[in-house]
Parts: sequence; structure tokens; C-alpha cells
Amino acid sequence: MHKAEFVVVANRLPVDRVSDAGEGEWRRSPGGLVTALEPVMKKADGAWVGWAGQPDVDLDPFEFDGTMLVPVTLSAEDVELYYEGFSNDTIWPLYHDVIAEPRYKRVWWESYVRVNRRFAQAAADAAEPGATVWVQDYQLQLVPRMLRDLRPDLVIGYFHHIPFPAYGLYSQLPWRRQVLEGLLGADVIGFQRVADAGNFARAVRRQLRYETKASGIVVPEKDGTTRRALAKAFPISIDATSYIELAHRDDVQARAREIRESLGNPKRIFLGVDRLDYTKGIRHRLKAFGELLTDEKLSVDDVTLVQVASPSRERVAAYIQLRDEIELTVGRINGDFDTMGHTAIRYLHQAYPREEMVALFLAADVMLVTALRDGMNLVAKEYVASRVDNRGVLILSEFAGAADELGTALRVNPHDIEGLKEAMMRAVEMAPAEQGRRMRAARRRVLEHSVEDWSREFLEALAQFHGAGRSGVDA
Ligand code: GDG
Repeated sequence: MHKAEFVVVANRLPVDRVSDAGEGEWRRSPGGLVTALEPVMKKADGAWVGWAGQPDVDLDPFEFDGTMLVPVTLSAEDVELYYEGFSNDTIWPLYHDVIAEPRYKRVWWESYVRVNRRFAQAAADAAEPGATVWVQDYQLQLVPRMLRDLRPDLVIGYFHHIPFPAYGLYSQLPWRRQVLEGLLGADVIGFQRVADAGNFARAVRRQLRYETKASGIVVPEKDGTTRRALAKAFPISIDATSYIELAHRDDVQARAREIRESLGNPKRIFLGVDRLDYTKGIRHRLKAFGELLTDEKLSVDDVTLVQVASPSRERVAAYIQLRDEIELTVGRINGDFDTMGHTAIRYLHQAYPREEMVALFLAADVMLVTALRDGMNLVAKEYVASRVDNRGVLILSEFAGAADELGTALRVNPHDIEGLKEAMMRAVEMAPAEQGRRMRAARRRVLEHSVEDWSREFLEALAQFHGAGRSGVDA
């Protein structure tokens, strides 16, 4: 097989299969990571290692849009144990502050180890001597170490898209040492927030007793030498330009007006856009909105909440239960408050094309990001980028990574329902001049630091640090 000088390893390949019939029917998937890495991939001779999204399908590596895609096969059992089990029912809830109870099952862990090894082997096979390999996210935390053992010549980076929890929670994990050792196989371990990098360094000190200094960690190797790893925040961003372009399009703006009209032209529209996930605080925002209607602070004649909850992890028990709870709550609120002409909540358990998302952003006076814990939350940045008119109010949870950057949003603690209600009222009443001031500052930040800057900064740090930290001596 042809060897690449730059290899991305992620749970998913950056493509979706268009139809089950026939071969070679692939479409680029819409994710931000794909956009982020596109410039790097185009410049370098790149390969992407990942799962194609369907169980029990063996595929040979193939070229797509100038990039070599290397499919890793997952059986239906791997999907159940490694992906739905360990990744999404152990690591995901544990790393999001145990909002849902993590389940620790040894068969899930064993599958996670096996599948991580398969990804590491595929990456080792795809990389040319001295290549740079960038591993993505919590499904693949063991890959950096496995890959280094297979290929000590490689430059290895890892980026963690979700939070890294405080030590008191992390230490619940029965395999806490193995996971830290897995991650420390990388030269650079990137996190969303400074606090995540700090939590990681503390776990390393407490569990492994390795020395940490500023962002550097001294990692002893089996041969008695040491190397240095860097654990540091590299906050991810969005492809801001593409949102701005969409927001300027006549058809998208016309669609935004049409959305308002079809909701009965309310004075104010609240919007939530999330994967249907218990980390996103959807129940908290429904509760606050419902109480504002009960208290008669708001009326359905004037205000509507549009909640897009895109289907996610639908076979994991906690998600099935969450969906039931949310749909019960929405049904109750609508039943109590709807009129023939106006609805309280327009709930959409569907996924939409990006054009429709931007039209929704333009139609929404108030964007609700009330996550209980979130690595970054790209929706907050997408809303801000789309508001080319410098209008609209972003209500943003302090527990989302985006809160570190978007200081002019209305910050909330979503657990504090009274505080959330106050912020919602303040947003509804905010004068256009204040909206403009806050939105302009937030937009400046997102525009100045887009996802291309993120990947460039990470890869520059990786190249530099790898050069400096070698040879067993402290740089
Ligand atoms: C993880 C971390 C971190 C959602 N519904 C639709 C749709 N989306 C898009 C959004 C946004 C993306 O999906 C979701 O990204 P978030 O950042 O909001 O949240 P997670 O999915 O949990 O992502 C998170 C992120 O990784 C990146 O590092 O920020 O903290 O949890 O882009 O717009 N897009 C379309 N239709 C939908 O129905 N087209």
C-alpha cells in the first residue's frame, strides 16, 4: 500500500455511504473535523484511518477527493461493546461529570483494547517513515501508546474533543492507568480548555507519579530513557467563512423569514440545536421556558422555542430514556399552552442540511446553549458566525468550553433555573445596541480564530515539540 506522510486516525472516516447498493458511492460527511483538516490533507500526502459507519463491511483502502481513506472493519459486536458500550456508555458519561451514570464492564474494556489495537495497526501500516499521525478523540485513547510501540519513528499527536474530568471523578475508571499511559504515547495531547489539560496533568501526577512542569510531562520509557509530552489547550473552532457565506445568501435569508412566518410571526424566537444528548441541558432549558409561560412572564402569542434535537446514539439506554423524558415534557408544555395559531415549543427530532441550520440561526433572536458539560460546543460559535447582522443574543453555559472565549455572551449556570429564567428574560428584552455590542465582540473572536487556525496551531506545536523533546534529555 502507498504510504502517507500525514495520517489522521478517527473513529469515523470523513465520508458517508450514499446507498447500500453498488460500490464507491461516497459523500463527504458534513463534520467540522473534515473541514478543519482539508487544507492540511490537500497539502500533505495524506491518509485517513477510520470506520466507514456500517458493521461487518470489509473495504479496501480507496482514494476520495485526493485523500487515501483506510477503512477499519468493526463487527456488529465491536460496535456494541467498543463504541456504544465503552466509548459512549463508560467514557462519555464519566468524562462529562457523570451526568449519567457510567457503566464499567470488563467485556467493553476488552473490546476497546482490541479495537484500539486494530486502529493503531492500520495507522502504522499507512504511515511512511517519520510521518506525522494525528489521533482524534476519546474512542481512541489507547492508540498513541500502541502506535509508538509499533512505530517509534512517528510523530504522534492526539486531540481530545470532550472534557477531561477532575481527578476525583476520573479515578473511578477501573482502567485509569492504562488510559493515561495510552494518551501519553503522544508527543502532544491537545485539549479544549486549559482546565481539561490541568485535570489531565493532575491525573498523571496522582496515578503515575510522573513529573509535570507547566504543560510538559516527563514520560519514562521502557528502555530507561525519558521523553517529554506536551499537554495543552488548543480550543477548536469552526469554518467561520462558510457560515458567513451562507448567511449572506438570498435564499437562506428568505428561508429565515419564511421560518418566522410559519411560526406565526412571534415577537421573539428562542432556538436550541443539539444532538439529543443528556450533556446538552435540554431538559433544563425546557423547564425554564415552561416556568416562564406558567408565570405569565412570556406568552405563546409572542414567543416560541424551536428545539432541533438531532437523533444520536439511539441504541444506548440513557439516550432512549432521555428522549422519552424530553418528549413527555414537550408534550406537556405544548398541551398546557398551545393555541390554535401558536405553539410553545416546535420540537424537531430530525437532522437538517446546513443551509436550514443557518436560516434557523438567522431567524432566532435568542440562542440557548445550556450544556451541563461540553468540550467546546460548536453550535455557539456557528450561531455567532452566522449573525452577519450583529443581532441576536447568545445564552451560553459556563460549563461549555466556548464560554472561555465568548465572554460577551449571557453566561448561565443551567442548574440554576431561576438564573436561567432571568437570563432568558434579559435576552428577550435586550436593546438592539447592546445586542450589537456583544455580538460584534463574540464574532471578532470566532472570525479571528477559525478551525484552520486550530489545526495549524496544533500541528505547528507538534512539529516543534517533537523536535525539541527527543533524545532522552530535557529540552
Ligand atoms: C463534540 C463535543 C465539541 C447538529 N445537528 C445538526 C447538525 N449539527 C451539528 C452542529 C455542530 C455539530 O453538529 C455538533 O457539534 P457540537 O460541538 O455542538 O457538539 P458534539 O456533537 O457533542 O461535538 C463538543 C465538538 O466535538 C468538536 O470538538 O465542540 O464539545 O461534544 O456543528 O451544527 N448539523 C446539521 N444538521 C443537524 O441537524 N447539518
